[in-house]
Amino acid sequence: MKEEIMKIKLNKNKFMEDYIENLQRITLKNFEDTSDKDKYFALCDTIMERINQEWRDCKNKTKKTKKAYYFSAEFLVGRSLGNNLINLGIYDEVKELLDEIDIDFESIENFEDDAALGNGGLGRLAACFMDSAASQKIDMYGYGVRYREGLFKQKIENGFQVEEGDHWIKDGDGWSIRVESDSKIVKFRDQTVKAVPYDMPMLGFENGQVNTLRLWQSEPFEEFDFSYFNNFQYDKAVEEKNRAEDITRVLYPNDIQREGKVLRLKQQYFFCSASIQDLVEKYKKYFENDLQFENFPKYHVIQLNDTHPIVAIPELIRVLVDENGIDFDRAVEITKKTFAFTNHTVLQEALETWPKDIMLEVCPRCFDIIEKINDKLVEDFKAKGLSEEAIDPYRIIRYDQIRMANLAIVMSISVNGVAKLHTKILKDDTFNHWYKIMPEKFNNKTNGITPRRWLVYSNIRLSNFITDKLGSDDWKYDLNKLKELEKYLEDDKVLEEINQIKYENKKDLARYILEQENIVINPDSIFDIQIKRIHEYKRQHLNILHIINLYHRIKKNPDMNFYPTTFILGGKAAPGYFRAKAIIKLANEVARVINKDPDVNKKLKVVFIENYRVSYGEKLFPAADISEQISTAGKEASGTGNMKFMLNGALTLGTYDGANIEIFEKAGVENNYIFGAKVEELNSIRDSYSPKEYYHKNSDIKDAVDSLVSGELNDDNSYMFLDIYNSLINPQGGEKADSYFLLKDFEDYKKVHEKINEEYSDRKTWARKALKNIANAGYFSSDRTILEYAKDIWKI
Ligand code: NTF
Repeated sequence: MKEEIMKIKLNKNKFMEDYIENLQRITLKNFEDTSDKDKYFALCDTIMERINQEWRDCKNKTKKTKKAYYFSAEFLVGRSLGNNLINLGIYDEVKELLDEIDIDFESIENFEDDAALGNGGLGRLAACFMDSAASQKIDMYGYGVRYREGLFKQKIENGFQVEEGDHWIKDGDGWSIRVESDSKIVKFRDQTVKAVPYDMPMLGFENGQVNTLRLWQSEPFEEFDFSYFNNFQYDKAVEEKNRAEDITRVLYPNDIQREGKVLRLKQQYFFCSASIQDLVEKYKKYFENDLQFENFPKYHVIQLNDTHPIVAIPELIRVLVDENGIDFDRAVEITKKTFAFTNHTVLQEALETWPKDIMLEVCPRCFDIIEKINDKLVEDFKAKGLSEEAIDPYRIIRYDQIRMANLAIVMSISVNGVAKLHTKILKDDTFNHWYKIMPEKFNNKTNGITPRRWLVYSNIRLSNFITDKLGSDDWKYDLNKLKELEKYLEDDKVLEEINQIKYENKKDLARYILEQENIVINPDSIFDIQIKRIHEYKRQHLNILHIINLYHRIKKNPDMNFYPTTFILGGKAAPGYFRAKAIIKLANEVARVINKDPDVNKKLKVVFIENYRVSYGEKLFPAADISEQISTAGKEASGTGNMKFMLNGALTLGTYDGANIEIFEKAGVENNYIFGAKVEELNSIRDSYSPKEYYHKNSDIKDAVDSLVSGELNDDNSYMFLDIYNSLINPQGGEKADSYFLLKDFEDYKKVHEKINEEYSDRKTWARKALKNIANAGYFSSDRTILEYAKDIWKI
């Protein structure tokens, strides 16, 4: 393995020469007159030049081999500069070189806007997979959308979330190449546009492999409609241009919740159609000798990242039938061997269904094709003697709604969930009817994260420590090697080092939070962090209710034994999700009240991070003592933040949910903090559950819940806190009270916090637990995940 690895040899003089030359060329200025932003973009150029040769070689080498294609509406890449330098193996050298000419790497790094082309876990997973595939020399290309505006920027004003646009490429895009000549025409019922690909290099870790992430941008098919132009109807001409650009103008900002809008389906069809055309065109060009389309699946496997790209299925059939004269049944057979489907949630509100009229409005031919597939499916079931009723759950079209997941399951070679428990729920429950008739399709692929970004790059101290202790950096290629760290579990000096590293990271974070949020926090306190999208099932409000109650108890009993703690929360709410926004307001209000209270603010601090995003996460994960993973059991498909915390030596305070369970399994339950009801228990009490009983029986619960409406906390007449209050104890309009079981789990949550607070003072034992977690995080490398996809599903 190691012999294959070849670092890009850095010719320092040449690099420096090129860099200065690029800087002056792109600015038309002398070095001393250029800005930091110029310096950032010139650095991108210089690195892109270095990559170019290898990138082309990789493209050429793999023209005629089997590849996997990862179709995803989201790739949450974040920043690329630091990560690319790490993967090229020239991070330290370049930093030093810049230093020699008085350029501070960190300050120019800040000129890179996050590429926030995703909402949360699903999009970030796609980005981790890109890194891991390249690092494992797996030929996997990504296909997606080049949104002009990424996920909104979150401002907190008076405690409320306010959304601002995220025009991330307004100053340029240092990491893409526009490949005009590979443009495609995409036809909608009412509009024809040009899809222009922007290719981003995806670098393997020190191995010379460069894969491609191809993101499509929508542009007018003809720049101006000259007939309008010549008739002096300029606005009409511009209108058409805008209408084309609208398609990829902005990322829809809801994770989980589907968005049933025409424009959303247009985005999906847009990138799927362009991508499918790209693949078929290249197949015809490079596989002359093998041109029966029956061989298409021999060279292509398309992994569908959730329901969003499923329209690629009818689109492939359309292209085969309408544009290549293949008979319909043959096209279906070919297509069936090409796709694989990943499900990322069991929450009903995320499973996409498209109304027939919307699909007819966007891509009518796809509707025809889906209808034919559905008819055939129903016919087959009838032939087997199934009743209409028994067939219903399988129908792809029902009541004029197209159920995309059903289409994907019928038409795929594989259906997978993203953690053991999640896959079990898919088999036993969500897709049980399918599992019963095609069990062989179902499989689990527990998620992972890339250790390059989430440790090597973001936590240099820990990374160096590991290399030092293991005597080599082989662990960066094979994260299972971390297991060898267990030989230090009883080594006091090493345990002390672990604590010291965490402490330094906490000091860094404290400095950063002071700068960004203007809040002073104490690095000697416990850092307890919950960062993720805001959603009721993730139960940030359980965390906050507990903080309120803790605050009250400390106030009442100032001498109570309590290790100072800083609670840090961060995350965005979908702009239309009122209750999630209420939770943000609540977090900020609780922070305001507690942080200004001199009776407690030496012991207790609360911070709500503004605009949590990938690049902020890179500072938060390394500094956490406690990782809050407190979703209602059965609801979080996997979670991936939990893995980032673990790898950085935080202990998990979590429920038996998603990949938490596997984290507990690997690192040992005794080295983490588990609480709350398991999914079986919740299923058995679902109908009889009465949150009011918990509220009346437990004075701490009552105390916390009542504070939502007592006047102690001010929601500025938004009625947001009343809404949260009602959601917990008053059933309303068909919605059950406390459907996420906060009150049921509260007491247990409180107890486990008490345990943490007590055990933290035994610093040596704590460090040992942290080391246990780090040493067993190897399994959660996305290298492992992607190798499993390649071996079990893609056969490459
Ligand atoms: C998310 N799903 C899940 O909610 C997370 O638990 C999981 O870690 C990630 O996917 C990645 O697998 C979604 O965002 C979606 F869209 F499916 F709801």
